[in-house]
Amino acid sequence: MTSAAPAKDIYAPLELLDVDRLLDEDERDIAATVRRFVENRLRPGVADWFESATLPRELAKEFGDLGVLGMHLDGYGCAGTNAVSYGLACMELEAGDSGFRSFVSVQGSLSMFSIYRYGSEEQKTAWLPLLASGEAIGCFGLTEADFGSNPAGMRTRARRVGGDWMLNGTKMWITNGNLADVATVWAQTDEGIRGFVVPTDTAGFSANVIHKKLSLRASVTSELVLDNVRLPASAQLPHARGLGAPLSCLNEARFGIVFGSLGAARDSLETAIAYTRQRDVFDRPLSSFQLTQEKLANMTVELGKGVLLALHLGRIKDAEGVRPEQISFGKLNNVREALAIARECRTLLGGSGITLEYSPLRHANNLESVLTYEGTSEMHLLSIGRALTGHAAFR
Ligand code: TGC
Ligand code: FAD
Repeated sequence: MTSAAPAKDIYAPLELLDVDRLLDEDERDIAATVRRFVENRLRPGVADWFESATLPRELAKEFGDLGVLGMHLDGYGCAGTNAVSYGLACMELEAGDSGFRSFVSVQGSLSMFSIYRYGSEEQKTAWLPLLASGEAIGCFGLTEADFGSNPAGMRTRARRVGGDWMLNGTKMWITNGNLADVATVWAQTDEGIRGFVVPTDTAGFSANVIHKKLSLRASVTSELVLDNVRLPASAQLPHARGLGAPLSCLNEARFGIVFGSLGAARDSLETAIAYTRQRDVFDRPLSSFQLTQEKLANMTVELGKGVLLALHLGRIKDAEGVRPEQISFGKLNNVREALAIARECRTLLGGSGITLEYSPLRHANNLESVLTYEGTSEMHLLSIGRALTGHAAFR
């Protein structure tokens, strides 16, 4: 029997549970590298980017150099890490801001994965190395204004015109839409839903930035308009048939969110702990009051449980693949708890908590989007409900 690690005076929330001992050396190194990048390169700019609602385009290349774009894919310039490492990278990025994790999720798990899993060799060699290095940016157009939770009803249509395809329709809420060089667009055809690789300089393609967002401000969100976009037959993703294809891409991105959301929670909690230790109220540190400690302890327990859940799902994914309802379990719980943690941390900061000087309210605002995108919490409840009862209650 080995003895426990020596006790410390003060623990960081995840240190308390010794979560690191569940990771191997490579996983710890990847997390530490991404954390350093977030601290040195992203954290200094994030409040200004959030306030001005921008995400500098040059970050794409820097994410590419860091090796996080499509990092869990093999070949074509991708790092080929395991799923847990990808999850940990998402957690570190989202500790900076959900906008950074969103960029990486959409690029790696939606744009790149759709081409990697369903594309022709020609499509893969043309796009994946450029997307992995960040020289090109991708987006993923599934949602429409009237068909978000129910993408099966999409109205975007692809028709055959001679040997070509003609696409018409509008996609809504598309991350990276105005930054993208290539869009994966899902459309109805006479043979069912199909996917298309659309270079964004194709005539008839345009993107409009969605302004006045209160959430995910350090991220570009757009409407995509496809007005008689004519594409060669080779633009179709040859192996994607039916709604299951885009939904399988969502599994990849949702997995990243299972981990990522906890980064926002961890950063909020660490910020709140530091603040309450130096803030005096009624002549002593705010951290010394029982009500404060109850909040901090409850949040630490939920954060720790969330990380154990994420790692459990990551290990299953690396071993044999994780089922959609298991990902729903993780996304539902971890985003819900992360949002609750970020909000509770904001209360501990009092008035200071409403400015961009501190991260919790920025994280909470971002997590409102994370709760909605990649399947709303209601969709994930229904997915778990279906797995438990056999009844699909979506419609
Ligand atoms: P349903 O009949 O259940 O399924 C249709 C076909 O798809 C298969 N399938 C899946 N395959 C892989 N993974 C999954 N998670 C799957 N879920 C279903 C299913 O087996 C079936 O295959 P087949 O061969 O029998 O045809 O479809 P439904 O129309 O009843 O819908 C089910 C529902 C509601 C769960 C689905 O539509 C859904 O997930 N809705 C939510 C939509 C959503 O999440 N959209 C996200 C858009 S992308 C985004 O938000 C990016 S955010 C940016 C960022 O990440 O930062
Ligand atoms: P709706 O589907 O209209 O839902 C409204 C409410 O009704 C929700 O609470 C929902 O849970 C509930 N509801 C719906 N159906 C049912 C039901 N059957 N039973 C009970 N309740 C129900 N999409 C992309 O394709 N690509 C992207 O890159 C992308 N990026 C995004 C970025 C941001 C910042 C945001 C906010 C969204 C993004 N989305 C993207 C879209 C996102 O996936 C959708 O917003 C989401 O799927 C919900 O769709 P909706 O907004 O149409 O809401």
